[in-house]
Amino acid sequence: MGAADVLRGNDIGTMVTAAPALYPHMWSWDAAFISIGLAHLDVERAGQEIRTLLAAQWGDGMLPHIVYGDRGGYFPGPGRWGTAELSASAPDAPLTSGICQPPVHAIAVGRILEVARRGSAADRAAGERLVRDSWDALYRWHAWLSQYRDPDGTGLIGVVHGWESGMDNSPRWDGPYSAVVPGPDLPSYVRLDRELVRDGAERPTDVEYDRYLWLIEEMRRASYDPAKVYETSSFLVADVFVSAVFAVASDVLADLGAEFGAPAASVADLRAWAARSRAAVAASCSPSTGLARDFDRRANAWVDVQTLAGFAPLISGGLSADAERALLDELHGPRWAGHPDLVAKVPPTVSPDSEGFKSREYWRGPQWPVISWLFGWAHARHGYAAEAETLRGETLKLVGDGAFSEYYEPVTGEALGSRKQSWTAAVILDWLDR
Ligand code: 9WN
Repeated sequence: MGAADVLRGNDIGTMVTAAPALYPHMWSWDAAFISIGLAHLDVERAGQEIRTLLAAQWGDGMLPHIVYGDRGGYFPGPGRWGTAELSASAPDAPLTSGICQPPVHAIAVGRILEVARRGSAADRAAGERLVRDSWDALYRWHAWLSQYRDPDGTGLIGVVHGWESGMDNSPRWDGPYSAVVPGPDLPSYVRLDRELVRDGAERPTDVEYDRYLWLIEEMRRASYDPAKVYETSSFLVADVFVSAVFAVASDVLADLGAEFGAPAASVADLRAWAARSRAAVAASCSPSTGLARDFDRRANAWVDVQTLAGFAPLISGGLSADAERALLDELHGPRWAGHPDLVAKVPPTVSPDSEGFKSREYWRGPQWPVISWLFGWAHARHGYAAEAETLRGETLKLVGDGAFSEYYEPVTGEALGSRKQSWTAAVILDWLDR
């Protein structure tokens, strides 16, 4: 009931905001997870959430990372991005940001369909209509990622901003960000997030924010032309986690397409993209640690920083049986989710044994329930039912305080960041109703 109240309370009509105060708009990958939670309350409303996001799709196929509602309250807002004025592809309405986020959307549509098929005839019809209505747009979104973020066909999808990874200030990005040097002409700005999250240790630093804003300046100067952005952004990293999500979401979308009569050539594209990205994620694994690695395309070097993203092959598959087992054991073992200091056996974003571990700081240590859900979903898909069940049970323990926080301090279990975070409530609803 608490989780349902969070989603209903954050619902402003056609969108459930990512959080009531800190994020009062729609975020792309949040919306996908939120729609999964909504499916347990009202399948039609779940479909609406996906439709609202797709209505903001750019002409070239990109799904933007923020769709702005009509309230302000978040920086950077639409004025700072200037997408409608600068880009021919961006919609005039609704206003959006100019970057994207991990492509979890097809996973959400697939899950909504599963939930809908267990419901009434009307639910089932609503779920199937959603697949039919959203398939082409989702195909175009995947095609955009393949064409513009992997123009050389490597299988690894590039991100041009840490925000695109969804894991904004992960230590994975420290190296690539060190080459992002804000110019003296960076327009001034005032952060709003620090008004709402008073403890500075829980949010990215001001130095990080200057870099985030500088990358937006660079994109504005390229008029958000995706080929130009790929060429000119001072941050360009092939992201294993995004690539793994892309692979498995392409599989899901291909399966839905095959069932619902999508063009065979488009289904074949998705299967080829999935196979290529799955192989590339598997091939990125470090010979010494077994963890998958991002590739910094500007520095032309592997990023050898160990974070939760290194377990990306458990999302996309494609490892040998032995390597997969070893990676699974590592994730649930004493360096990660099974670390003896943790209150719940849920993977932290950085291992407490790593030098870079910061127990309160955003993507540098805390546990994120939504990420645990994604690993749990992937475990179940790949036949690791016991491990999926552990993630479910342990995350439910973690969020038992009812705060539905954005993230949690792993050693004490303290709720951090935003409260009433929609995607946290959404994944809990999905986990409670199986
Ligand atoms: C920037 C909304 C979003 C999530 C991201 C998370 C955080 C935004 C911010 O909040 O990012 O996009 O202001 O920090 O890192 O994953 O989608 O919940």
